[in-house]
Amino acid sequence: MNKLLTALLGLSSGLLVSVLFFSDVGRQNARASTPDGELASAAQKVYVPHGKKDEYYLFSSGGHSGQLFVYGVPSMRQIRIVPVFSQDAATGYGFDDASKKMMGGYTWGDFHHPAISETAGDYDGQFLFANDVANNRIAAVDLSLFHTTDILKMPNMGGPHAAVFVTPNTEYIVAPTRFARPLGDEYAPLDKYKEKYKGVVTMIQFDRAKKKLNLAYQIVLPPWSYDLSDAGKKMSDGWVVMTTYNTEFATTNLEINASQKDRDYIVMVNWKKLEQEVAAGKANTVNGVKMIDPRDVEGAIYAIPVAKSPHGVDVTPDGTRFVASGKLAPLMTVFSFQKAFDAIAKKDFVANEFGIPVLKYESVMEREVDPPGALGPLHTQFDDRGNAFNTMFISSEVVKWKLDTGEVIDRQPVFYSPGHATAAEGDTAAPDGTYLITGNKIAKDSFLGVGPSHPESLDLFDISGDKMQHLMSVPIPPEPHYSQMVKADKIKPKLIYDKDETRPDSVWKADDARIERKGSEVHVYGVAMRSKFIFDAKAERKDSFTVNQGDRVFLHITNIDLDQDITHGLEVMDYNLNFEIQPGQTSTLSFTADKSGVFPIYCTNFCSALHQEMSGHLLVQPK
Ligand code: CUK
Ligand code: CUA
Repeated sequence: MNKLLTALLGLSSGLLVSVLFFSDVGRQNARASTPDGELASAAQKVYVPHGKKDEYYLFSSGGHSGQLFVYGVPSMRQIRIVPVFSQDAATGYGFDDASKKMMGGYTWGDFHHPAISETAGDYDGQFLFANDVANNRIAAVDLSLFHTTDILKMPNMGGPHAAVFVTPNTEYIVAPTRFARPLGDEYAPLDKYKEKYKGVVTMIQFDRAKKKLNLAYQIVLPPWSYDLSDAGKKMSDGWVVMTTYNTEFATTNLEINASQKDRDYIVMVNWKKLEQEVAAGKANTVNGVKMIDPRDVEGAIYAIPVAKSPHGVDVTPDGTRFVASGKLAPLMTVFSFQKAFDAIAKKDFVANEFGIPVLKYESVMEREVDPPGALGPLHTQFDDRGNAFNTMFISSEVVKWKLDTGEVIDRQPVFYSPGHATAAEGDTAAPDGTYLITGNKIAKDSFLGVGPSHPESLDLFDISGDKMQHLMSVPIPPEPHYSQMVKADKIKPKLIYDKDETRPDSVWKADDARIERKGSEVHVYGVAMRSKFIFDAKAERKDSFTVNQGDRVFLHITNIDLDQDITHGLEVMDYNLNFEIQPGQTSTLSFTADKSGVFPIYCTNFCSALHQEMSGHLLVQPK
């Protein structure tokens, strides 16, 4: 039956959708018939009374919203939206000069996979890294401020979908490409795909003190599609594994043409070897980037056949194995690093594909896990007791199984069509085994209707017992792919900004507020405080200022209320401008005063009982 469905699924995505809906019949009944006692127990487990805090932070990718969603677990209350790749009027992200520059002219991103910085294979809670599949960028979010601190644009890439994950000490943030493209933004017709197009993995380093991302080097690969990836740890530290599809080199109609072969590959790359080569000056420079071909380096790259069109690949917490899930083959495959190392030592290769030695499937594979009727396995997570959890996109369930034996222990319905799941401390060398959350693509009947499109959703499971217990579903804006669930006490949020005395445009005393003119540039060094703006301390009306039509205006505003949560906002009416200044922060907003007239300015963020009085005027004298 599975084989038949697999074959059918290979033919038509329309059919895939119908199978998907068909497979959910009976789910609703399963939920409605849950005994009252179990419902009460679930409700108690998620209730966090006022005054108490959640146990975990959940950082969920916002997909094509370009944002990061922050939840508390187990209450599943959304606490914050952190803008990363998309403009956000609420915080002024993408409006003020610094964030606008960081966004590099883009106004959105497609964020799939967050990764928290790690030290010794454990989340250290300092930073979170994010990928933008659509515009080839990687971002770093400072988890003390919950602000995006840097965005790196990567050349030579075709969508870093298989990003980001970090090596065990955040030596590298690894970003493999999805689409192959000609290097250096060059033109080459699709007929020249095999010769001219390249797959690329970007290796990025992060400077924690400066909070900056740096492109270290790029790895050039065959023009396959790299789908998901993970880093080795402990005995497999130094390796990364990546799933591939389209090893057929299809350039059109991929749903059929990229699903021809029964097997695609898992690619294993030794980044420690490549790092040495790059340090030894062995890399070429292509368009200003150090680029290395691992096929030129002995022992740096191998391929392992895997069931067709795999999606997720996840390394076990102890680093001894990796599990690949096949979208088009209904099974999870467990591979052993030790077996791979042994086969490499024996040079037990079956082929050489595009210059990459291919290991024999049977010599690296440890077992195939094929739960009857479970369809569309996408991603694997782990607990602290040797169990794996797989999301099943098509049969809408989570399957729990024993890593050592492949024995399926439990299956629970998900509402509906889960993509990734995230286990508490799931990517670390020591997961907690407490909670699992699935990021679902289809909410259907879960919530009150909101028109033709439903929200996506998260399902929370208690995984501390033998059986998983479904606790609750919550809606989430589009679109959760992967998330990170981290112990709350690992995150150390700041209450106010560190006073940056080095920033020349900060104004720490209201009396120092001033306006400086340089030709047609007007620099306002102002303060925001409860409950007024002071733009010019010497003026009669300190909260208003006048410029000439056509002037370039720079508002450098410091929030001198050094109390937590006293955030001010500043809008300029009819100029489509708004930004936020958090306690102790200085921010700059610049614009050209091209419209003459009188433009009220007011504080957009409720800050005191006299918030409504916190206002002033921009006067633009006509030419
Ligand atoms: S992908 Cu979305 S469900 Cu982009 Cu990690 Cu698998
Ligand atoms: Cu300041 Cu409202």
